[in-house]
Amino acid sequence: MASFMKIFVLHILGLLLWSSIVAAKTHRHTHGVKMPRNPWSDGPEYITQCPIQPGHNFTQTVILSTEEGTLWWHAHSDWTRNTVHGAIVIYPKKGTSYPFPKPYAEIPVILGEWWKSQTMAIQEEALATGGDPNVSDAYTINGQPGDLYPCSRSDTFKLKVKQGKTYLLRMVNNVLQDLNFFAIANHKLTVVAVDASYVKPLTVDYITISPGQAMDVLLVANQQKNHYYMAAKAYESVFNISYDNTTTTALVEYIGNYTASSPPSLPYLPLYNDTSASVNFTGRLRSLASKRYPISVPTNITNKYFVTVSVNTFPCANNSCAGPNGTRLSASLNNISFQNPTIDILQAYYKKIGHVYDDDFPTFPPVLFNFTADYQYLPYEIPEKGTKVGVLKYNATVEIVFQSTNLVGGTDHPMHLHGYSFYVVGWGLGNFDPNKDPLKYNLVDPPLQNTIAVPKNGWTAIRFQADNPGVWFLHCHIDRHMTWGMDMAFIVKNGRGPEAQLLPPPPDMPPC
Ligand SMILES: [Cu+2]
Repeated sequence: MASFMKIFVLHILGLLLWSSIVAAKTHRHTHGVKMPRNPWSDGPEYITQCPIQPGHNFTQTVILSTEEGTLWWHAHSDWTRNTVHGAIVIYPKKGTSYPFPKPYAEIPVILGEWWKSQTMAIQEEALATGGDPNVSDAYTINGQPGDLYPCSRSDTFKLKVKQGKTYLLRMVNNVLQDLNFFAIANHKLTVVAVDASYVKPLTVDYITISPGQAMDVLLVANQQKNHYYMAAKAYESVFNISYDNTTTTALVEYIGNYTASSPPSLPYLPLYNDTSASVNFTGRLRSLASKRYPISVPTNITNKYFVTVSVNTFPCANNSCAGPNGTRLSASLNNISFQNPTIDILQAYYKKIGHVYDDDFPTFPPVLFNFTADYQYLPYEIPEKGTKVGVLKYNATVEIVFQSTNLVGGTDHPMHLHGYSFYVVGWGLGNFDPNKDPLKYNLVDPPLQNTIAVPKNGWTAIRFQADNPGVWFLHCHIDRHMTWGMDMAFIVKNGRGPEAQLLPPPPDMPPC
């Protein structure tokens, strides 16, 4: 793999970031870059490094291997993700080209979420009260909320297109708290890659894109010369929760002389809680699985995990917290609500420092119940606190079935694994059936992703081969869930031979 690697280096200045955010610390994560053998530059705080303090810097070495398409980078300290972030575009290797006709132009389209106050203040308030965070005031497309909000009409992002040409939209979803539906009025979208891995072209009227996902989408400018809205809004499946119900827009403007409709037409977007609309899109993605783009889905599984994904509550003295019935909101994987250690797990593992984490992340939930029933037994809401990792041998073949539960409030959970892409081999609504459901797995052309939304009250099965030694974070990419503890990490041990060894730490790792 090494000979294909491209390496680039990013200097991260804590000082620069400090001027724009409330947090006195940060670090950044190259989302989806597998970073072979180099978790030191992966970024998540207390997993692979300590936060970069203001005024300090840290040089990250980004190693690209099999990625091709769009990925992105973002701050990965608390909710600072909506401050500094951006797209990473990985072109085909020299002498090769896309598995689709070369587009006329390529444009990043980055979805974001915006609050009138500082995001870190929103997080601090939510953690202080124990309740849900305040909903955002806007979603954004390339940094602007668009025409439907009172503030940014003149700055609305405009994509000028030539009639007859094809454009590649390099989409990234950096929204913090919801999944999103996105569409362009009168135009079809053809998805050609997800998370920097090509898929069979899928032509649709709208896409569902979850926090953490990147998608390459072709837009053919084949309509009458006019102005058309592109628009995104929340897909929020929690029952009875307040959410940001606004719609962000940008414009597709055909070049030429004509009188544009005023206002431009808006695209149809599914209802905010339409789970079928979401899974109907997500469940149709398929890898190319061709001679030129082969797949290698593990079939003999050495490590099986069945992981419940839950929102939880902790009791609060005098029922004085702002969560349901005066509780404090929490979240867990297999009933373990992840607690940040005092130093990063990678350092503790590498230097053999004890009492930082436990290596017994459970492969199964502590109790089996009807995970997706409407009414849940209240004591099951309370998780256990822990800093637990799963330990994998080098080249272990791993299957994880995520089971989303209806505790507290069932919803979709975009699960993101660092250090790897994984095959999404199956999904379904309701409870996973270990006898029947694996028979229906797609081992022929499953999509290769680094983030997959586990549907509300449903399950998703993923597989990957643990061929990248290090410490790798696995978490829900909805930031409030991540902060509440919907996280774990894998330690992937070294294998035999120099190519299977964790690299040594760089000299400028930030101290804790
Ligand atoms: Cu979640």
